[in-house]
Amino acid sequence: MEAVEGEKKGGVVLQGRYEIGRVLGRGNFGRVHVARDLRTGKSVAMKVVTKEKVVRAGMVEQIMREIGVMKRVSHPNIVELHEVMATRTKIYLALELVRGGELFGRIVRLGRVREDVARHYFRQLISAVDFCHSRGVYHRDLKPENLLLDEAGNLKVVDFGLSALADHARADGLLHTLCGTPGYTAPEVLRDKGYDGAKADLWSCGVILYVLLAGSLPFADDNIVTMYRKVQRGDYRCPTWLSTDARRLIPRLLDPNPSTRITVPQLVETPWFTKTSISKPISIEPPAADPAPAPACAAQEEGEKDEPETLNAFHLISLSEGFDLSPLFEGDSANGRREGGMLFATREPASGVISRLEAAAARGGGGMRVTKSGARGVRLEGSESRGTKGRLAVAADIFSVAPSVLVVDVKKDGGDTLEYRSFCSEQLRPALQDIVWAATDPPGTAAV
Ligand code: PIT
Repeated sequence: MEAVEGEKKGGVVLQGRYEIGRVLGRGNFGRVHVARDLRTGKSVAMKVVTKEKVVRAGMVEQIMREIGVMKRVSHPNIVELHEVMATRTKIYLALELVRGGELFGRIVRLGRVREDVARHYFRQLISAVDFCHSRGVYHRDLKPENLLLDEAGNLKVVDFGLSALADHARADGLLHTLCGTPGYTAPEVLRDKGYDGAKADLWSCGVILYVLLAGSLPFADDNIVTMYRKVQRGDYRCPTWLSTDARRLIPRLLDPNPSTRITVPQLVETPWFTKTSISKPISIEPPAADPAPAPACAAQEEGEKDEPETLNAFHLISLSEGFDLSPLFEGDSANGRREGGMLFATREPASGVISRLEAAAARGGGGMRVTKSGARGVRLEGSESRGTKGRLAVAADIFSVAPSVLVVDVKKDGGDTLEYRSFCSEQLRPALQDIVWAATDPPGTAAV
C-alpha cells in the first residue's frame, strides 16, 4: 500500500488517526484493510480506493453514489459507513468492522445450511433489503459474497458499489442499467428493457435462499447462454429434501415474471418465513444427514452439490465464442450486428471506447459525425448518402456488466450494408482491436 500519511511502529498511519493493518479483502477499486482508530482504540474496515483507478474506469459517479447510499442507510444488518477521508491520490471509507467473514465462505465450507439457520440469515437479509427499498435504494448486486457475518452470527450487507437510487429511474419509473452477477441477476435485468429495482433485488434474495438451502446455484450451466435461458424460463429444480414450506416459497421468489413475483409484505407472511424455531444460538453445524433424495432428482443434485459455482464477468467473457457475445443478447438487435458489426467486452472505460469510435469515424472519410445516443450509446453518422439506402449510420451501445467490465454492441443503424461492412473491417475493427478483452488472452493479443 502507498505510504498514506506517515509511518508508525505498527505500520502505515492515515492522517494521524488510523493505523492500517492487514488486508481483509478486495472491493471495487481497491482493498479493504483492518484499521485501528488511534483515538478510540476501536477497529474498522478501511476500504482504500485509488482515485486514478476510479477516474480511469470512468466510475467517479459510481463511487460517489456508493458513499451517498451508505450514508443514507443505517440499519443493524447493513455495514455502517463511519466516515470518508481523502488524500491527493486516495479515498478512504472507514466501515464497520465485521469479523465473521462472508456468508459465501460458510456455504462453501458446509455445502449448505440447516433450514432454521437459513431462515435466521434470510430474515435479516430481507430486513436490510426492505429498509433499503423504503429509502429508495436498490442494491442490485445481492449475493452471498456481499453478505458478511459478525461474531454473533448476524448478517451485514456490504458493497453498495452497484446500487441505484430511485431517482435514477427513467420516465417509465424503471431502472435500465445492466448490472449484477450472472447467476444472481433477475431475468428482467438481463432482458435490459427496464426493471423495478425492488423486484430485481427480491429475485436475488430468492437465489441466495436457494443457495443457502441447496448448497448450489439454481441456474447453473457450463454454457452461459443456456444458463441465461434457464433464468429467463425460471427453469430450476428444488431439492426434494427441502421442507414443503421452503419448496412453496422458492418458486414465488424465483418467478421470472416480476409482476407476479412475491413482494416483501407477502413474503413476511408466508409459513416458511414466519415459522418459529426453538430458540437456540445459531450454530454453523452442517445439516443432519439427508434422507435419500428421490431417484428422479438424484443425479442432478449430486452434480450440483460438488461445484457451487459463482459465475463472474471473467467466466462470461471466457465462455464467449470468438469475441462474439451475441448469443447472450439475442433478439431483433442481433440483425444489425450479423451484417458485420460486433459485440465484445472491454476493460477500457467508456470514454476510451468513445474516443476510439471517434478516431474510426474521423478516418472513415466523408466526415462522419459522432453524437451521443440514449443513456449509454453513441451514433456515428455519415454526412453524405452514397447508395440508395441513405447515409451510413452505426450505433454503438456501451453497457456495464460488472465493475470495470463494459460490453460494447456495435450495429448498423442505417445505410448500405456493403458500405457498413467495409467501414467495420477497415476502420472500426482496427480502431477497437487492442481494447477487446478476452479473459484467456494476455492483454493486447486479442483481435476483434
Ligand atoms: C470485511 C469486513 C468488513 C467490511 C468489508 C469486508 C467490506 C467489504 C467491501 C466494502 C465495499 C465494497 C466491497 C467490499 O465495495 O467490515 O471483511 O464498499
